[in-house]
Amino acid sequence: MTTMELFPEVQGFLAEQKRLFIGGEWVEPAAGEYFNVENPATTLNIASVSKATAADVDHAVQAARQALEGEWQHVSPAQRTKLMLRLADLIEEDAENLGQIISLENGKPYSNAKNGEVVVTANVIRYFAGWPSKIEGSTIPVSPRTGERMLNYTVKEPVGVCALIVPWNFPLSMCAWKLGPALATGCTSILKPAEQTPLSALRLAYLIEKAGIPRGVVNVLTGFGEGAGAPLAAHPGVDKIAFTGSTGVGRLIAQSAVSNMKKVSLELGGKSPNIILPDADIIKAAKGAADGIFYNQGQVCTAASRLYVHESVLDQTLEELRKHAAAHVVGPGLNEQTTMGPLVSSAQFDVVKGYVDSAVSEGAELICGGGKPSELGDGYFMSPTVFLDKQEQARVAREEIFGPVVTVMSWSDVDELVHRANDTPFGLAAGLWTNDLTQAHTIASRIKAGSVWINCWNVVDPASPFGGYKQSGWGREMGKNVIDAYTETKSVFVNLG
Ligand code: TXE
Repeated sequence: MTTMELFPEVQGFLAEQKRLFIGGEWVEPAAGEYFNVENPATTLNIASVSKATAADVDHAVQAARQALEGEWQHVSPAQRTKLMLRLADLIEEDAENLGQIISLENGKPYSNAKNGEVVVTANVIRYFAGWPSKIEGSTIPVSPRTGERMLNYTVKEPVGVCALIVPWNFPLSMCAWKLGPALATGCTSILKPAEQTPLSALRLAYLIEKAGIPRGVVNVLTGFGEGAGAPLAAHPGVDKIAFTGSTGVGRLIAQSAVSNMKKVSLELGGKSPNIILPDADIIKAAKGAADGIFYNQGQVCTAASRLYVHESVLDQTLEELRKHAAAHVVGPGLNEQTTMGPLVSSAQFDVVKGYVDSAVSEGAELICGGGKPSELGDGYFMSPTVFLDKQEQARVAREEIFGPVVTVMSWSDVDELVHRANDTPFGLAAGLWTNDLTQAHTIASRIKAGSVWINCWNVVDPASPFGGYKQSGWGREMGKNVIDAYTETKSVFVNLG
């Protein structure tokens, strides 16, 4: 395998001691503590990063408040657009460096990072750059009881200081999903990347500074969930929290938000059903099913982890899945041939391995994969894995795994299928593979999920809302829906006599 050399810019970036980005300054953490970031492909440390604590949270909230009530409120919508477009350009110009940084900290293949995640990040910022001049209120024909003439209009104002807490699976684009609407609406933010992947967020902070976004509008705190995330979520100076991560932590965040009634949006876990109907093009459907679960090592909230295949096409589908799994080259993300990198951390590897190891005793049949490829040394590598579980009893069929593990189930009756697909506490995404228009739209309308993909998977667009039913979350990100999540609506009555 050919391993890429690190770009000189990336080498320099990794070698620097990483500080916190607060109020436009790079500052030492108040407690003077640092932690190491590990490359999951080698288990070696690649950088040392500041460990923020409650005192840094206070400092960052103050800086964000000062910016909100100071210079930022006077920056015109057109100027916000310009700054955001500049940021999107800088992200694109830095795509190679960002691609290596993401691949090093997260494990994903360099090409997926550079041509996928970085491109998405720039596109999301660019989409939201179009919004500042379009966040309109309305005039409402009211009928006061007194008979006086009244003008009533609404204004959308920034919700205020936002805590943006993001996970490690898409460490850069998840920042953009939240920073995009925050910047567009005129909010200020404190961004807390995941402890496993803080480097791309720090690189983004450097680009934010370079783009000329005013001091304190975006602050970046690197640190752990308990030490930095929890005090941020509980801070009385924070007006809104936008969180992507586990359902367990989502619950904690919702609880701590109650103290000062912060606005909350949550994008949580999933166990998404992908359904193959008997008339589907099986070659395309199986390819879509494989991509839907194996992309990003299966560490995707919308991973197509439950595959319901009509019994008449089960054997053919399993055969195709075996081929797609075998075609993957598992290895370090910076090896040019790699199509599947390591899992993000030893903890994540243990979780995934635990599910895989217990599946057979719980009644599932192993079709392929099931462990670390023997030829790979250190690193948290896991083979693409397929189980068949006709009884749908094993935990691999019911719980979120967040790894490259799909469980295949067969079905014959549509009503029963819909019941089984909906029989989960989650409701993030679902997919259907069929050419039967009536079935496609009927089943799509019966599935309880925030996104339904017909003859495709994982299509996400900044213009279209994304989020979950049930325990997959609160609210929607992206599209015009998210603007409401970052604004307050003020209703103004004017007595015209
Ligand atoms: O997530 P956490 P983890 C799921 C997936 C995975 C599992 C655990 O199933 O196996 O969650 O992953 C911050 N207050 N998803 O443990 O802990 C944390 O520092 C405030 C699905 O890594 O939820 C990080 O920045 N913040 C998911 C972020 O929350 C806290 C993506 C996410 O970490 C905190 C990731 C606290 N008390 C994992 N505790 C998706 N929906 O895409 C932690 N954090």
